[in-house]
Parts: sequence; structure tokens; C-alpha cells
Amino acid sequence: MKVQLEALRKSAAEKIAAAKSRADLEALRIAYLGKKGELTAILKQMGKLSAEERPVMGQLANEARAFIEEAITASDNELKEKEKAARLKAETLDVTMPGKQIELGHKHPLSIVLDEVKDIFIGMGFSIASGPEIELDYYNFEALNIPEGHPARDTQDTFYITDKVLLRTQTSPVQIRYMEHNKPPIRIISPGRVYRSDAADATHSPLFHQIEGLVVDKGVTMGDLKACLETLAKALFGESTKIRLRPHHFPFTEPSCEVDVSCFRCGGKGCPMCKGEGWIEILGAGMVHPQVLRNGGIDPEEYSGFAFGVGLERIALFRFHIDDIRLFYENDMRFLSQF
Ligand code: 2NL
Repeated sequence: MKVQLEALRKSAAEKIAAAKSRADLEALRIAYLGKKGELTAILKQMGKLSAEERPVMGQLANEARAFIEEAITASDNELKEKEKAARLKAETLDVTMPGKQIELGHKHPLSIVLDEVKDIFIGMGFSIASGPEIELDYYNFEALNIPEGHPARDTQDTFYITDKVLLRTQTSPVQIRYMEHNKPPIRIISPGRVYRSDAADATHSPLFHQIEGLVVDKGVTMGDLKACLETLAKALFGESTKIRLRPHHFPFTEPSCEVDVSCFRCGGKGCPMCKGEGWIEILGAGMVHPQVLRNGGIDPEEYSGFAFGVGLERIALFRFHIDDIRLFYENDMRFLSQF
């Protein structure tokens, strides 16, 4: 039996030394020390031994078990380290490899122009007001002197949700709501989305953006309107820009005008951009109609005001020399990445 134990130790030591993986070691542990293993098989012969021999052999058997266990543990630790080293080597990062280019986003051309316009008006002491895009007929039409039967209310032009609820066709309702809740002096612009039931083409879109402005105070005149819009025109199109007011009609202003800027391409001489006119129409404006002031809860005997409305897309087309507003909505990166 002593010889058997010696042979067991020797063979176990050799096999453990030759083990290539931790799984191999586990298989060896079971083969030598398991319930059906070789050591157990030897121990089963203990019964044949004399009473003197038994404890001696018992001790030798325990030593053999301890020896094999230690050898397995030592080898297992070694293999564990080797596996870890191999894994680390495989996972090594090459920090000198070129990185992935992170593309920086940028503002949409409409946002660029909108932010410019906002800055210009904030510089003149205006605040920015906003309101719902789904509006009541009252705020979009009635309060602005556009009664039932007026052509502007045609279902051809307006998206109706119910008889009384619609998608706003201008941002004026924001200003009526503002007047209802704020006393003069009022100085606001209301930029936002507006909707018209138009087919899309180079100059029309069923959704576009408007910026309206409203100033109400004691003694506000058409002169204030002109100075304000001249400041806007010069800031947008350059210091040498001139403006021209032509008489016009809007139901919500009296008097009303359309405002042209001198052509920023030819300086007013006439070119293809201004169709030989020297002037380009950019907005509509006027003195707030007394009834509209009253509808906003403001006494027209005490206060007067001016208002204007400008299409953001139209300004952006001119600013960037673009000839089709659909480009603003198509999200074609070949177009957008130019800004
Ligand atoms: C245009 C130009 C305009 C206004 C909008 C306005 C708003 C209130 C009172 C009076 Cl609350 N006016 N906005 C004024 C003149 C022109 O927009 O071409 N619109 C059809």
C-alpha cells in the first residue's frame, strides 16, 4: 500500500504539472481525490491491514491527499494568472489608433435667422412672447377685425379642427392674449409656427414661421414704427440698407403699410434678385386698429401702438440666397451642412 501511495503521488504530480487548463485540473482532482477516485480505492484496502499498520498508512494516505490538493491549488493559481495575462493581452487597446470623428451639430438656417432677429429686438428692449398653435377662432380672426364671412377665413386657406378651433394662421393671437394679461408699455415679438392650407411650392408651405411684433404705449406713432423696422433692416441686411413704406390694407392695422428694403444685391439699382425694382418686400405693418386695442382690453383714447408681421422663411431665403423654401424642411444634409 505504501508503494501504491508513492506511485499515486508521483503520477498525480506529473499529470498536474502537465495540465493545460483549469478544467484539466478539476478533472484530475476528481480522478485522484473524488469518491470514486484512485485514493479512495487505495483507502478501501485499509481493512486488510493490521492494527499497527493502519494508523501509519492512514497518515501516509492523508499526507498524499494533502500533497495532491496543494499541487492542484498551486497549479490552479498559476493557470489563473496565465489566463488573466492572456486575456489582458488580447484586450489591449491601441491608444494611438485614430479616434472616431464626432460630428458637431449646428443650427438650422431658420434658427440662425430667428436667433439673429430675436437678438436685434432684445437689443431694443423687446421680450419674446409665445402661445398656442391650436387656437380659437376668436383670437385668430374675430379679435383681429376679421369677422365671419371674411375671405381670410375661407376653408381653402385655414386648417379647421372644429367650427371654433383651428391651426393659427398668424401669431397675432399671441399678442391679443398678451394684451389681455399685460398693461402698456408693451414691447414684444411673437415668433412661431403658423399654418395655411396651401400646396407646397418654391414659395409656399402649409407650415411656416412668422415673427410678429407689437408695441403699445402712450404717444406711439408711425415714426416709431419706421425707426424700429429700419433698425431691423440694417441689422439684417447691412448698414447701408434703406427702407420704404408703401400704403396697404390689413384689417387689424390702420393705417397699414408694406415695407420694402433696398436690394442688398444691387444696392437699389435693379438686378435679377429684385426683378429690376431696386426694392424687395419683406414685411407688413401698421398702427394697431383702435378696435383691436379695445379687444385686448386697452383704451385706444389713452394708448396707441404699432404692429408688424414678417415671414421667417422669406428673410432666410434672402439672407442665404436660396430660391426654394422646401429646402428648409427636407432635412437633406447636403443642404443643411452648408450653414
Ligand atoms: C402680414 C404682416 C402683420 C400685424 C401683422 C398685428 C397684430 C396685432 C394687432 C395688429 Cl395683435 N397687427 N399684426 C400687423 C400688420 C401686419 O403681418 O403680411 N400679414 C398678413
